[in-house]
Formats: sequence, structure tokens, C-alpha cells
Amino acid sequence: MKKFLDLGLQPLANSYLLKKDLNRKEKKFRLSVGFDEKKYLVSILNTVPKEKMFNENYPYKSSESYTMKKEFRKLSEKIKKKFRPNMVLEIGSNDGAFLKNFNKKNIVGVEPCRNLANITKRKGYKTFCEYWDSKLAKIITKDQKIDLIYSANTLSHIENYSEIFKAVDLALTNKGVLVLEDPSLLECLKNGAYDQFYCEHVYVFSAIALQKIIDPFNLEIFDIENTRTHGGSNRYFIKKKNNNFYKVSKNVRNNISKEMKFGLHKFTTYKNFSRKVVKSKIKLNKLFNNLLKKNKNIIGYGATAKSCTVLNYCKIKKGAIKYFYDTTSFKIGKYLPGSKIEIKKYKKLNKEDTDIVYLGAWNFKDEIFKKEKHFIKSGGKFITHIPLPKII
Ligand code: JHZ
Repeated sequence: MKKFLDLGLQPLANSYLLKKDLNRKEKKFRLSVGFDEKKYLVSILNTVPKEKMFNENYPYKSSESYTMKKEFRKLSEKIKKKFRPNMVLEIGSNDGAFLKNFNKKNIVGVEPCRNLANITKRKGYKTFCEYWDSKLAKIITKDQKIDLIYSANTLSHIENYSEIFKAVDLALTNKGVLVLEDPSLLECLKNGAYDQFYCEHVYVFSAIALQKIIDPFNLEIFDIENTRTHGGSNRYFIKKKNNNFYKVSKNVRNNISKEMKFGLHKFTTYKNFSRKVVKSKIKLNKLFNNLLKKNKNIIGYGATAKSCTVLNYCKIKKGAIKYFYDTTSFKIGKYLPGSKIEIKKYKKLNKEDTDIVYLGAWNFKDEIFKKEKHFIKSGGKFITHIPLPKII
């Protein structure tokens, strides 16, 4: 693994602080990112034990976003029509935003964060509050194997992907399909989205890397869809190699050639990216400093895990952002890790309260701009660092 990017000392991205803990020293780890030239795999170099991140205090809820709910609804309709699965399983079912589109008899969730698994259980969906592995796969499929396994924004969080694919092979019927969805490395590099790297994102995948890592598990990608969620993601459709029911689509070849053309197989591409990241940091600081000189009242919108990387890496001046607005119940009243900026319950933006808003949830820009059209009409502005720091 060759290191190409150093994002400094970082706290755990989703460890929001209570007011009483503000003076306590936070545990930090070095966030650096590397490239494996054999596997074409990009990953962070110091990993954090999963139990420290995915436990009963996990704050992120998929159901909080209109965009995600809409995407899950659309995808589940497509899955039902195209694959007609009798039994579906979701790895990392969070608070049930995807599960809820299926009949309770036909789907099962796996979610290690107890607070989230409990929400789904309360909705009446069978959910195993465990980490997905071969042992659990055997228990779940004792009587019936799975026709379709779905997992969004989860594989990139799991260091030991071998165990995941072993368990998938055990659980899936021979004609079964695995659908994986994660941020696209190509989009991440194109957008300068270095904030896709934080403790939870052990990997940011490309199609060329995923193809290599699933090969030893008798699995192959037969289709890829590019989606706009989370700043540009890939949805991979995967089957067992000896399943001739599905033909390999030309989308696979097209995605791979796009990635090779961009140079995702070459270390120099990543070194160039890291130079751009350093420039982005300098520019973002300049932008904040200029606004503060003009006494602008700046707040943040969307206290994302990604914001943790940006605020701590760029060392944004204390007090530069007065507070963040967020809709997530688990985050409200707490403080962002590292920067210790307060998170307040979301209120519609108003020019009287703020001049300019830092877009922490830049990946939901369209949804947010629609919601805040009055603020925008009245001259309200946003700061974004994607693809480069600027005011919009
Ligand atoms: P969002 C999390 O990352 C963590 P984050 C995790 N590691 C991951 O991979 C992705 O999710 C999938 C708020 N918001 O989705 C809600 C508003 O307040 O970009 C969320 O706190 N108002 C699992 O945290 C945050 O922004 C709004 O109108 O980087 C969005 O977080 C909208 C749209 C969002 O993920």
C-alpha cells in the first residue's frame, strides 16, 4: 500500500460530543490514504476497530433524507420487477429506509448498530443486530437461501471484505444477485471530494478494484449503474461466475474503460489528486478568512461525517462557523467532533439569521437548494468546497 494523502489527525467522524464532554480530550488517529498497485484498491492506512464506530450510539439515519428514501423506493421497484426475488437480505439496513419498500415476509435486515436495528424491529421487520459474516449467513439461511442481497454504503466500511464475500457465497442461491452500492472513486477524484475519506470509509471503491477483489470468491460484476447519491456512486450488480442467467452488460466495459482512461490504475493519478487537496485546503481557509474580515455571519448545513474530515484537516478557525443545522434527532444538541461546533435543530434558512451557509451535506445540494429557495431568492449564499472552494 503506497501512501498518497495525509489528512492529519482526526477524531472519529460520527462521535458527536455531548456538552458535558467538551473539555475532555478526544481520541484522534492519523487519517492517511494509500493505493495498492496490485489490487488497484484505495484505502485508509490506519483503521479503527468496528465496534468503536458501529455500536448502539450510531447517529446516521438513512430515513432522514428525502433523496435517499426516493432512491430506495425506485430501486426496490426495479428489483421486484427485474429479479422477482422471494427472499431479500440487506446488509447494513440502518433504520429500515430500504426494507420498508418490501413485504415483511420477504426481507430480512442485518444491522450491528442496536439503536438503528431496534427502530427497524419496531416497524415489524426481521432484523439481526449483528455484523454480517459466514456464521450469521448460515443461521439466516438455515431454511431458505437468499435470492437478492442488497448493501448500500456498507461494504466500504468493512475492513475484512473477504468474510463478506464468503458469507454472500454461502447465503445466495445459485441464480442469486448481490447489489452493492458505494461512493465511486472516479467521482470522488473528479470532484475533489477528499472528505469521502474518514475513519468509517476504509475503502473508496472503483469498478477495477472491486472486480479484482471479488474474483477469488467466484463472483463477477455483470452490470453497473452510476447514481448521483452521495456525490456520485456506483451500483454494482454481481452474480456467481457459473450463473449464466445474466449476460455481462456493456456498462461494465464502459465503466472500466472510463476508470482506466482517468488513470485509476496508476499511482501518479493519486499523487496529483493529493496536490489538489492541499490547494483546496489553502483556498477554503482564504475564503473563510475573507468572509470573517467582512464580519459575515456563517453557519453550517448538514453536520455530516464528511464535514469532520474537512473542518479538522483544514483547521477552520474556531468560531468561523457559528453552528450547524441538521435534521437528525441523534445529532441535535451535540457538537461536531474535533471542531466542537454546536449542532442545532434545523430551521428554514433566513437572511436575518445568517448571511452565508457552509454546505456540509454538499451531496444533497439539489434537495437543499429546493428547500431553501426563499433564502437563495433573498440573496442568501452557500460556501462549498466541491469541486473547489467557492461561494455559490
Ligand atoms: P450524509 C454518513 O455520512 C455516514 P455523512 C456513513 N459512513 C456513510 O457512508 C454515509 O452516511 C452514507 C443532514 N441533512 O448522508 C442529515 C439535513 O440536515 O451526507 C445528515 O446528518 N438537511 C454511513 O454523514 C447529513 O445532513 C437536509 O436537507 O457524510 C447528511 O449526511 C439534508 C438532505 C440532510 O452522510
